[in-house]
Amino acid sequence: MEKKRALITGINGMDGSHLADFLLDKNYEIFGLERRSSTKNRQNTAHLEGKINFIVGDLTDQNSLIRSIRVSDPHEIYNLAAQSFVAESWNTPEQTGDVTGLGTLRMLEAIRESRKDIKIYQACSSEMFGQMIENPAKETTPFNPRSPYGAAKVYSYYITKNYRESYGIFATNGILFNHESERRGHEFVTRKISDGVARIKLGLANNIELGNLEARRDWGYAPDFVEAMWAMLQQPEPDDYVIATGRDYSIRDFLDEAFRKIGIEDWSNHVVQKSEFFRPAEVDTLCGDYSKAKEKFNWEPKISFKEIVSRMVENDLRILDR
Ligand code: NAP
Ligand code: G4F
Repeated sequence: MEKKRALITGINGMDGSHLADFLLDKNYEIFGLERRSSTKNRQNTAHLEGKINFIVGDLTDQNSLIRSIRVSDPHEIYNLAAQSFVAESWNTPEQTGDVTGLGTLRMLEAIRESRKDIKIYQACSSEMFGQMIENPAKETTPFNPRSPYGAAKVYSYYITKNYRESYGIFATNGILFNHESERRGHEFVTRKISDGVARIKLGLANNIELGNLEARRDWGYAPDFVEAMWAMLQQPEPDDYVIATGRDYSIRDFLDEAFRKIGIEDWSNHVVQKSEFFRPAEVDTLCGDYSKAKEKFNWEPKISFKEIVSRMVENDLRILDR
């Protein structure tokens, strides 16, 4: 039987690498789109070299996307590439809009021009709910983004829906709430904390510099969440789904759990709050209702908040100890 082929953009990111692991297990042939950089950035995909095909391309370059489809001839595209760091989106709002918003349009146009029957998963975000109008948020909750990143994702959501309705493309939006793993980028708060706590334990640092500790997030585990991306493309009809855990915790809760892991109960002397890590506009709470995904394809989160923190701290202790 012919192998299924998947094109994953953002292959070297956290989700891209976990999704590639998952699809390889399902016997897919994987093509991973990466952008050119002066030094290769394959920490998350080093173990995949020789098992997947890397293609050079960029979401800001239309022809490279057309070419990536010609080369990979995919049955499924997972559009995960983005300027994904919310805080950075105030520094580079135009670039964020170009990659995270218009990049989606370019990929949809590349599919339309190919005239092939290609399914696409678009990585949307709970940041689209921003200052939530309904808690927990579900697929019908109005959007209220609070950052250039959130606004760009709202554009990506509507343009994906529009191409589904205009051209009959099997195009789905996954509205994913925060998800983390040992492969999370170091600038995101969870990895900053797990790495910082490991450094403190090993005597390499004394404190962690952070911003707002009161914000609450619905944190799941990335390997659980990539399963939902695939499941969405296996449904009889394209649709949009919220993927979340339904429970939210504060940054303080994350700190409690991470410091407890290294035997520290009172971490107040190890955390310094700095104005540079506060945002011009904050999203106070994010929490999602995943019941549609549960009902349609029986998806549920498997790994708990406590276990995520534990795995991330253990991983950073291992890396730094080396
Ligand atoms: P990530 O680790 O930051 O990965 C993003 C990837 O996009 C990186 O590999 C990056 O490449 C690539 N990229 C950036 N600009 C590009 C461009 N112009 N052309 C091609 N590739 C480009 O993000 P993630 O956490 O895996 O998230 C995956 C997707 O889900 C993103 O779209 C994100 O916005 C969305 N999302 C994430 C979460 C979450 O909690 N993780 C929740 C909801 C939605 P470089 O390595 O070269 O920088
Ligand atoms: O870890 P964060 O940077 O993630 P954020 O902004 O929630 O965005 C992530 O999740 C989104 C889904 O909801 C994705 F779409 C997006 O791509 C990304 O993956 O910040 C989480 C919270 C914020 O409230 C922030 O203000 O942590 C707070 N925080 C406090 N101190 C900090 C810090 N965030 C960072 N990055 N660094 C700090 O020092």
